[in-house]
Amino acid sequence: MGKPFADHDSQTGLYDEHEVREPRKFKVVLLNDDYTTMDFVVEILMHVFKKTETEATLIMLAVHNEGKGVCGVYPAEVAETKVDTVHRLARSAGFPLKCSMEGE
Ligand code: TYC
Repeated sequence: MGKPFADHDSQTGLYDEHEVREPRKFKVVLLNDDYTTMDFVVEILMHVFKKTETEATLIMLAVHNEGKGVCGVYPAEVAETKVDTVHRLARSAGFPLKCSMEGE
């Protein structure tokens, strides 16, 4: 049987650099459209992305004015789940709101 932690150095107690790096992070980006209400976008930012009402309003206005904006930065699985949640909530409310993820 091999050593349980092949790259663990028992002399120094350290791991190789590649083992201690943080997982890749992804930006979750909200896209503007002409139909989703501003109030709904603020609700999404507060409930899905845990923003305060003030932060949510500023991000929503930035997306409205600039076409897209970053809602947060998360590990891949968390980012994927947030994109899916936004799309599910938007579809069930009848809005075309779009969200995507971008590698950092
Ligand atoms: N542009 C929308 C409106 O005027 C508001 C909006 C903001 C929609 C941000 C989507 O991601 C968005 N009602």
